[in-house]
Amino acid sequence: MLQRRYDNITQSLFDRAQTLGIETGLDRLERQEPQCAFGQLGSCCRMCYMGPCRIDPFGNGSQRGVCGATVDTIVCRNLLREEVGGAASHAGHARHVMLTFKKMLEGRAPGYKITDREKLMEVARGLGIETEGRSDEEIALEVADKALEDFTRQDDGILNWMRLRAPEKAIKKWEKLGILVSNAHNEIEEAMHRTSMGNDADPVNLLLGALRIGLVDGYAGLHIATDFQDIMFGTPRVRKIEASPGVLEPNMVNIAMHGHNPLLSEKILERAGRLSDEARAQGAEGINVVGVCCTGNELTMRHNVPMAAHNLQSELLLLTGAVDAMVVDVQCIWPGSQRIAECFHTKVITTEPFVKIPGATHIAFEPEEADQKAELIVKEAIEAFTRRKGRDVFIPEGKTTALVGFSVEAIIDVLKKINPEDPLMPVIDNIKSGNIFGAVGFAGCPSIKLRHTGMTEKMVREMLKNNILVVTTGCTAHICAQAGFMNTDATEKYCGEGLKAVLSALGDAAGLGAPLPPVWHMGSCVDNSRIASLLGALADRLGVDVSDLPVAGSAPELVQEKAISIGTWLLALGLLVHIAPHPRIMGSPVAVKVLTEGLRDLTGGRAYVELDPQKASEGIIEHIRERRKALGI
Ligand code: NFS
Ligand code: SF4
Repeated sequence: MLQRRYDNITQSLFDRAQTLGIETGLDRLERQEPQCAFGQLGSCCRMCYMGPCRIDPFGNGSQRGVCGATVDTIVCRNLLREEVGGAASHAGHARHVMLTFKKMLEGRAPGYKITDREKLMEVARGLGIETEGRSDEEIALEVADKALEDFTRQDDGILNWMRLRAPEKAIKKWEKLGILVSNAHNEIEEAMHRTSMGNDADPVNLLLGALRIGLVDGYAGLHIATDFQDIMFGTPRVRKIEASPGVLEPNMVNIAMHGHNPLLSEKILERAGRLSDEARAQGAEGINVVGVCCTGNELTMRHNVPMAAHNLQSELLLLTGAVDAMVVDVQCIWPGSQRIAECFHTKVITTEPFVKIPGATHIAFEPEEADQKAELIVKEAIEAFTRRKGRDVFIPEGKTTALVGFSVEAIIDVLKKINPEDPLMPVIDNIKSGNIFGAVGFAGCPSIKLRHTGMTEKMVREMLKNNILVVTTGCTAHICAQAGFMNTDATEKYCGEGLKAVLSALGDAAGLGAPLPPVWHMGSCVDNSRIASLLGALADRLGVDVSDLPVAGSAPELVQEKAISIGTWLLALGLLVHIAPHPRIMGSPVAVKVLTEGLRDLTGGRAYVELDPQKASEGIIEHIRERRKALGI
């Protein structure tokens, strides 16, 4: 019997699985429990074949691996490897987008174009590229080459994108620590090298290595991805959308886009628009593209595509029997999805040659033939619909509305309406007065282990009550949209008086005729770059370091290695980073001490592990209070 109970919509899908006798992640989780304690503490090593070795941090049994490695060495090596997994994912994503951009300029990827010229010029000027008297293509090519250099250079220069996007004060801080990075691939290689058997055994040195990988993740991964995506597909603007699995339409061809890279999802959306007559000819009322996980965030921020599901709901969405095709590219795709799809008419379509799932349809999606491939995929979905026609579907009722698209540019545009010369000033004034007590970025995933506790929702409500503005990305954004935190009613319902007043004034300035929502959707996980840019701009305007700001980050339901590498980047920037469940560092006294205390003196950052939502909120609020005090406000 399943132990955990989730929010109504998620639960209704789990219940349906039970009724139909279909296995889900929850069955598998509960069969896995109790999960291995060594694994959870990070104290198991498989780096060589004299092992695997495992060390009980409570002092029972051997305290060293066969080679003599201590638990601190083992835990810190494992942590660094987790981060490499995250940073490789983000760097791979960024490189893929950047190389497609370059192909487009060379005429080899005709399905793509420059959409946001203004952003291109902003990036070019920031990189020190001459823009006067040159064509857009020439400028763009140089921008692409600068990004390519961050994956190829062999000198000691620092990442171009770090110079472009990191605050000056932060770069100085990292220089002192000797952790400036110059080439994403070299760093990933070195991290794998130093963690293999018989290399770096110094836990503190390994943790400094972890900070380096955090910087790779932030600048060569997230920032490069966001910048090129904005240039190619447009910088998001505020717009109103719908969220929850209820956005599926019983009589339409439903295509669920799942994964991360807008190179694919943008083209599918475009082709779906063109093929709606074909769908009608097959008896459908049209084609309904909906978004899952991060690629869903990308689509909703730029094109109002409804947000259907976060990661925990990704396989559950198929239990509706209403999804005709789930089209995926990279990252966070549960292999179990295919097993559920097989119980229905649903097609899971993989598109990336290095991401295949047994039983799924594979259509390799190359940027050179983006239009043709996208058309082929949409036609597969229409064909699947013809096999569904007439069968019952189960679409959970209840949709929420949300305002999304809070890019830094969109936020500044609103603020300019209040103070055109100094747009950040109104924010700063309100922080000083305490109307905005602070801000917290909620990012990351939904954990099947914690989702039933409503961890994220409870923490968000606590923040808003205490006049703390919330910004969010990734699957946490899906959770917040489904919880109804992103519409104008939420401001009245959840915010303290100060925050309510600020959001009302901003809503008026934006011409909304209603307050802005209290939780701002800033994008996908790679768009944590946007949060960092906003913090950087605020810190610069105040003449302080990012670590001095009354802000914090939280990954309240950590799942992915990617969240670990993003979190480490934020630690390097100097933020308090709250994490739940326990990261796999608890087996190492050194890792715990350095990450939760020692780091404060090095970067200003601090990891904060707390699984109780009330206590975690109090800890974050206390941190914000301390930061305000130090700033004298
Ligand atoms: Ni982020 Fe996005 Fe979701 Fe978690 Fe996965 S989709 S990259 S890792 S699960 S938030
Ligand atoms: Fe054991 Fe050392 Fe080999 Fe790890 S590297 S498995 S601790 S012998």
